[in-house]
Amino acid sequence: MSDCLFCKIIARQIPSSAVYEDDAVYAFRDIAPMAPVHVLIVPKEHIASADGINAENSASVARIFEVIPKIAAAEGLTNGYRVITNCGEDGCQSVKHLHFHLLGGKKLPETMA
Ligand code: DGP
Repeated sequence: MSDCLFCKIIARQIPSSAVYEDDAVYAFRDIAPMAPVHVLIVPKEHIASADGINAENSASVARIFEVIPKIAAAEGLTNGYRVITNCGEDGCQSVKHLHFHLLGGKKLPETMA
């Protein structure tokens, strides 16, 4: 999508700090990290949010979850980590391109809401 921030990042129209890339997935460092390791993992195809996952596009989501352990290992997250996705208004999703936050490198707070 031409007006999507993360599509522009994937297309290298906007710079980012790359962590991982393959034909279906791009991962890059969050611009405002909330933990020592804060990586955003996105499908290259535009999916607006978790609410837009369906039988036609779920393969790229499955790929994301295949690569998360590889990224976590490469980032040294040997003691665990958190993966979250914010969806829609109540989920406080600010960028409307599906993305998973990989957070770690410290003991994270237990509370989620
Ligand atoms: P969410 O609130 O779940 O939609 O998370 C969006 C995240 O995207 C947020 O943690 C900050 C990050 N972000 C926003 N703009 C940019 C950007 O231009 N570059 C990078 N690397 N991250 C961004």
